[in-house]
Amino acid sequence: LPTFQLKAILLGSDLSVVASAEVKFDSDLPEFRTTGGANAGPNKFEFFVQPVMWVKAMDIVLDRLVMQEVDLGTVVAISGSAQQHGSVYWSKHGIAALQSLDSNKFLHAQVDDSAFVVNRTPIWMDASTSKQCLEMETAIGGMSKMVELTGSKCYERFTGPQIRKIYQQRTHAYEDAKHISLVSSFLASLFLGQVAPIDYADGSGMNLLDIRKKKWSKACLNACAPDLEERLGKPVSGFTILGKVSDYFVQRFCFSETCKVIACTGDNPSALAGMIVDQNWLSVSLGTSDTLMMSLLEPPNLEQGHVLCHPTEIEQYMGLLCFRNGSLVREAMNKLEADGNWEKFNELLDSTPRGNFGNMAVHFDEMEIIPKAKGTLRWNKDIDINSEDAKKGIIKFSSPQIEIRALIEGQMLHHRAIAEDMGFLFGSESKILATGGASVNKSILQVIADVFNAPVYQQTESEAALVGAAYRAAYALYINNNDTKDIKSYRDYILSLTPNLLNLVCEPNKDSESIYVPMLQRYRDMASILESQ
Ligand code: ADP
Ligand code: XUL
Repeated sequence: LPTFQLKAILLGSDLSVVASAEVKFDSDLPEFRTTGGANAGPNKFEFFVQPVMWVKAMDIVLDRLVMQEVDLGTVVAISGSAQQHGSVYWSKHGIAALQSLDSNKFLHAQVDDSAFVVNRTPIWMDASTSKQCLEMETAIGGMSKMVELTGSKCYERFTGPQIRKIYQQRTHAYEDAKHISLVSSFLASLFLGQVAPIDYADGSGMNLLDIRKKKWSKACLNACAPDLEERLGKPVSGFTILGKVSDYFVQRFCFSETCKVIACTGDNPSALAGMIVDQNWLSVSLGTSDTLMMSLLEPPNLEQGHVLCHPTEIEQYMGLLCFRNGSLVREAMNKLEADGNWEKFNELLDSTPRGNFGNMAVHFDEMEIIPKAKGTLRWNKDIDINSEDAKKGIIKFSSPQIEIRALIEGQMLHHRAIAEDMGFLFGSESKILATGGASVNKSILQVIADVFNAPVYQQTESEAALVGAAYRAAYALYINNNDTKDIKSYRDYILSLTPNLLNLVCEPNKDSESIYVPMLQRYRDMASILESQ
């Protein structure tokens, strides 16, 4: 259940996809008037969804599977992946409705508007809670305390600040909310026929969970809203079998009455689960923004970025970094220097040597998230941090070739520097998994291989979050049915059933480390100048 659609896939016991169906919110459910699956709110930075839209989508997606003559009676376990941070506020009536569903009626006719005390429910795109962020951080003793406890400073879209806003602005609704779900635990609740618990990984996107103790932090709860713990329930591991699918689904869609529901999680943790990578891997998603994901043995206390409880390695953590200046900056450069033609762009990029004759650029067209810096800086080989020209750099490089290479190398040096700050250790075993729109571009991937001095792979399966949900369901059943002493790890178990779907696409050149390690320090110097301006 990401932002724009609800999609279901059915996997066979060899974990290959047997059937799938989807519901696109904008086009299949036009009555909710969403754009990209979301509604803009009345005030600046507000975004919401009517939760009934998601319920209706569930009716349709299962109907669509049945119309393809998929036998849902063969399903042994269900889990899900959902957009992170959104919250759902159940009414007393809603919980009762969920527990007594009539299989002759549509789900949305029973879990309707009256099931929720907030009908315009905030989602991750909402950024209207700056005030609540500040209040929560202040109440617990500052931003670094928040980072230390919950893995992230307070972010506007995170659920704690969002809950606090509801509590402050709609106090009666908050008081009437019997239970608060994340979108992922809401999805599990529908299948379960009762309110499902929140899992540790998605719970880490709330500014409420102590990620080391895997318990709600009393200090954060107190800073958020009164009597919150009873509304959230106890968080659980993502491999928890929550119970059997509700009778409603057995009678209406012919699910087996023994079919198990496994805790659902957020889309980013679920994507990490779907990539079946270990801690040597850095996942680099080149989308509208560039996103990095990694496994970490210890949580770093990095002021920006997110550390979540790991979705599949219970003792580990997951690092998540988002960079605003990704594809849009590459696209603008492509337009300016290569007539918007990616082939031409690549020819120019490939025609310059690694290291770009000492020319480097940092392009933060929009205010970057880490570091918090905006602007462009170009240095040629003669400029360094001690030069008179260090701050203003040079206006333009001498050719489109040099401009293009300086942009791509600069972006990847930036990503590598921040990944290192977060605690990713680059070494001989390091590997990169590239995903997202720009990962089709082999010339860009070659720069990544060189800058990170690591081979770059691609996954043939493009919907990592979705398959990740199914893999987690399979593994949860496996650990439940087997003796603990000879249990395989998540990754070993999944790879024993399905071939590894990763393809090697680029390898680093031999001279990469000697070229890019010194450039990494130069990048840091350049970024620190932009940060201080
Ligand atoms: P989103 O983050 O919205 O899911 P995608 O992962 O679909 O985005 O990536 C979209 C981006 O991919 C576009 O902004 C576009 O600039 C970029 N892109 C598409 N094809 C190429 C290419 N051949 N080379 C570089 N970038 C590309
Ligand atoms: C992550 C985030 C988004 C949502 C929606 O922090 O806000 O990626 O999970 O997909």
